[in-house]
Amino acid sequence: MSTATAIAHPNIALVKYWGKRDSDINLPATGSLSMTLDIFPTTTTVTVDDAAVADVLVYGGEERVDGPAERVTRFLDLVRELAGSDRRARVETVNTVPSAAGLASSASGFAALAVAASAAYGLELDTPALSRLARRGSGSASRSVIPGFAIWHAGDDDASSFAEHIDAPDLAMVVAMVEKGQKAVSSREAMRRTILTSPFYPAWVSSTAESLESAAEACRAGDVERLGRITEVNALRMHALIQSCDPPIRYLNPTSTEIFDRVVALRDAGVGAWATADAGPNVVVLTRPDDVPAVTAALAGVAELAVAAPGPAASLVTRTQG
Ligand code: 2P0
Repeated sequence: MSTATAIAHPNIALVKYWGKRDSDINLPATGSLSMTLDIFPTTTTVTVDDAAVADVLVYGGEERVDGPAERVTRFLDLVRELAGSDRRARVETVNTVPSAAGLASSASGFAALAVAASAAYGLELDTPALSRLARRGSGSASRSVIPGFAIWHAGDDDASSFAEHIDAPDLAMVVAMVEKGQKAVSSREAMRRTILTSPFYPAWVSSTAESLESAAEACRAGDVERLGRITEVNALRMHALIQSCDPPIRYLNPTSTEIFDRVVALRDAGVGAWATADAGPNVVVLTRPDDVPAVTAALAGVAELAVAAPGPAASLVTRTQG
């Protein structure tokens, strides 16, 4: 038996990924930019077992046989293909991020699984190859392989669509956990519906490509204000797009809106703070580390808060070959 354990963290996009060009291999319609967090890690152990007849997923202490288990098996099939193996595996994963609440649990989950499974099957993958592999599990997972700020290049094909690190100014995020429950519509389904039904989708694709270019420039120039503005505008454009589906989907709730309003008030008071939100009601505020106390004070009582700094790359914790 060979075993490997890996750890990965969620990431929050400043320029969002919303829509696929190829859903078989998770090629995105546009590139995106994110910060990997230093909180809410996922720890995953993969044990390749000669005697096992089927893959087993243990998630949060329980054996799963439903959708997530099938998704993990499909992912392991990719790893087995690369490794030339037909052995089955046991996957045990512990998530500390509130699952399916728009806090990117699939990003940390598939990043940790990519690192652990490739090691357990004896593959030696470099960082771009690990990012590409994680992408096949969940698009945003390609970015959780990378430390700190990451650009996921849209690419033209499987080989060119991976994330890589980009230097950025010193920043922090305040995560406001508005709701920890399961979201009503998965990102995957909502993206599909957006492409099929929103008349605004082409404008989203072209404007996001422009925003990504500007955001990368702002990172290189250390221009926090510009990066912050792009972040908030891009998030609200994504939510406007999602609300324009038929039937419509709305992830933000009144508490989320209240937080966006408080962030505008903070800026009016001279504090550099910009809000974003993924496919759920939780809101994440981008700010300078020195302004974290002002942001947490402004959001006190509205939602449970967590403060994050740029986090580490997904990494291997242990590996034993048998
Ligand atoms: C992002 N999100 O850039 C965007 C913003 C949510 C809102 O990536 O279908 O779980 O597995 O590739 O990566 C969430 O979508 O979707 C996501 P799949 P994923 O972070």
